[in-house]
Amino acid sequence: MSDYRLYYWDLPFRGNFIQMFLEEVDASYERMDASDIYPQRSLKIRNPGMAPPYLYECKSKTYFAQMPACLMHLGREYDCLPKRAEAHTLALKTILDCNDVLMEITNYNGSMMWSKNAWEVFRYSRLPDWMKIFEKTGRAHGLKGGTGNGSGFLLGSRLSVADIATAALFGAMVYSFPALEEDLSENAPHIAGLCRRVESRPKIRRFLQAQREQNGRGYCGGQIEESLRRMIGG
Ligand SMILES: N[C@@H](CCC(=O)N[C@@H](CS)C(=O)NCC(=O)O)C(=O)O
Repeated sequence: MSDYRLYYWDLPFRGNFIQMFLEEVDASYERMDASDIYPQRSLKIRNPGMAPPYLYECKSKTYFAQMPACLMHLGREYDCLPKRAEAHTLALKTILDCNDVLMEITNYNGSMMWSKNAWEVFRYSRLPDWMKIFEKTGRAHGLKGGTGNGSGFLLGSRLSVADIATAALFGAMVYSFPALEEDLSENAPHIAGLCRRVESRPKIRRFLQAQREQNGRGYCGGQIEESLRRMIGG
């Protein structure tokens, strides 16, 4: 029996935050399609949640929804949370920041398609500010640039859930939309290096390679991804 089941679609978006973590810690898990729960069973499971991703923990027979909650739960189970109180809270804050960026880049989960004006405000004002927030956090905790991809982690001297979340956010964003790579390297060069280092950790690299071979540059799917591609081009 596997340790976990992850219910999501074959897309990186919110699912990769959890799946990259499960890969990194070598947890055994099964990928299930989101439609196995969502929407019909969403209210029937223990600890119901509104929308995917859902994580099922086999040993406790428990479902968890809300990506940040799933990641914090796994972080505690696998000792991948910072120990100091401030950094521990910043790990949660980082994951919540990531989720806000996902919400913003999809124009509130696709509730409206992007207009050129609104997109430009997001891309040239909000998104650079978000990138600078991550950059400043990393630099304050010892993230280094220098040759190659730099060194260090977002919140201290060892890998934590915050690094996985940061790479799941910006790594997927620039892979799916290569034009945004320059935005990241200009506004958050240390974060760009961190994402490359996290993405090249052996288990994560193997997972991403397989996912990208299978799904190409797919991001969040649906009409909102088409709208994003019309704005960014490609
Ligand atoms: N805050 C939730 C958001 C979940 C969410 O919006 N999931 C998207 C896919 S990534 C979805 O299926 N939305 C459809 C809905 O809300 O009904 C989380 O972080 O897990």
